[in-house]
Amino acid sequence: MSQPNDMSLPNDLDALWMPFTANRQFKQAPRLLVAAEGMYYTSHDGRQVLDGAAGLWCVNAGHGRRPIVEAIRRQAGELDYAPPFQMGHPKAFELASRLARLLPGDLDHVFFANSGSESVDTALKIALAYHRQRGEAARTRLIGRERGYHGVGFGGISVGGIGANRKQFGPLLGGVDHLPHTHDHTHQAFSRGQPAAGAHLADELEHLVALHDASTIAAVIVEPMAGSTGVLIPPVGYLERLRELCTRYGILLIFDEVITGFGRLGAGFAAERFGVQPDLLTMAKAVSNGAVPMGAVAVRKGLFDSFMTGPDSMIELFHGYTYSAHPLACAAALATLDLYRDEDLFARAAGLSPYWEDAVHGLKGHRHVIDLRNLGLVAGIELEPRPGAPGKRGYEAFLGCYEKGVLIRVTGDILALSPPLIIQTDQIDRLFGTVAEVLSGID
Ligand code: PXG
Ligand code: PLP
Repeated sequence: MSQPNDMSLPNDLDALWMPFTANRQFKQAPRLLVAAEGMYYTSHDGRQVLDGAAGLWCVNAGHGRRPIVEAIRRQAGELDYAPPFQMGHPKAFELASRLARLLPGDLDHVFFANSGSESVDTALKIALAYHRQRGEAARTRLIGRERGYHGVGFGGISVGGIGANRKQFGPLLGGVDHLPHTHDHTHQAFSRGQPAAGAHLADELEHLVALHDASTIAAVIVEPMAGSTGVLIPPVGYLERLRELCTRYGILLIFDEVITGFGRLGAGFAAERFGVQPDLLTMAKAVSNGAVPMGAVAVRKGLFDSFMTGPDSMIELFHGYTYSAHPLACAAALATLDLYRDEDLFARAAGLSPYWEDAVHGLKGHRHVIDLRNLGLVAGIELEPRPGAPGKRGYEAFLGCYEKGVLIRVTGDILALSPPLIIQTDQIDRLFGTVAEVLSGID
């Protein structure tokens, strides 16, 4: 790896405390990205790097798209900021309407935040407030799932199911419980698309209801497909079963679609892809193609309406962010939605997914590979951990790919691939070809 000695690198890396990063290791051999266009990043040492991760699951329309760049530029010159409390600006309303039309079923009201983490906290708070204002104030329990990732706010790590993200931070929210995750090597390894086995795991919610009583449970939050913890695909029938049980017990179902939204699975949203309607849906990332931070929570009509009672002069929800529906984010998101529509990118992802699936499963039998998973334009490649050194092999694979000009994401020993939806088949070949070559070359 080349050392940072050219002009495009800041000359002191010390002050920045980098997120989710081994700071000291990184700073010994930094990897900086200095430009991006289409499917490629430019690295600080001047190389073109194929983006196999859509940045971090967010650049679904590809990098540097002119209509988005121009929309942001125009907006910055026209209206830089407008306060969102007791005030508004036109694009906030326009974007909410656009999203409501795009979202499945009656998810037709939208609350804006600035990230997935804020969207999750917002959704959990709305769920609690909903029950309370309907006279069911005892419904305070939140149910997440093992291996779930819901961002890094206290709400999100409490319902989240990643030990490492929780253990440094004390007791977290009280009154939280977790469903088991849905991944099972014995019965699911090398499934193409949704695994056939595992729907019964949703029935674990019955056990939590028996334990806590339904009258204390406010909401269940799950990622329809778990992304961060290594691409865990929902078994056939699992989400349907979870929906049925939530309905039966009066529990709100929240889909965290921060990764699965905006075409990643070959449909606008996973809710649409699986035909399962949540009561609340969180989104972020690709809503603005990653160009300006934005997050949002969509809620069903009935849920919203239940807040619109009491005197007109009353604030119905004591929640919001300085940057809720920031004008630059709204402009970026509107231009992004235009691109998704005009280039039919969600259908494009669906159309490419059989080719993608074959490419993923072409790695079967390859050195170190113990499972392959795919859905839409997502792949999970699980490696056998090196004895006594879990995560090392995955990290070396990530570095090896980067050195060969391909950016992938790694979590432990699982490689996750999720390219921009504009990827071409020869680029898919290069992605998997590079992974194969790198796996052959590491211990
Ligand atoms: N929910 C889900 C399902 C996510 O995937 C968040 C919430 C939080 O979003 P923000 O914008 O606050 O980061 C996410 C974010 C990875 C990785 O390695 C994935 C995410 C974030 C960081 C790393 O796969 N997803
Ligand atoms: N696809 C996307 C991404 C959209 O944002 C919209 C509308 O907002 C549509 C499709 C539907 O387009 P139209 O409302 O023009 O039928």
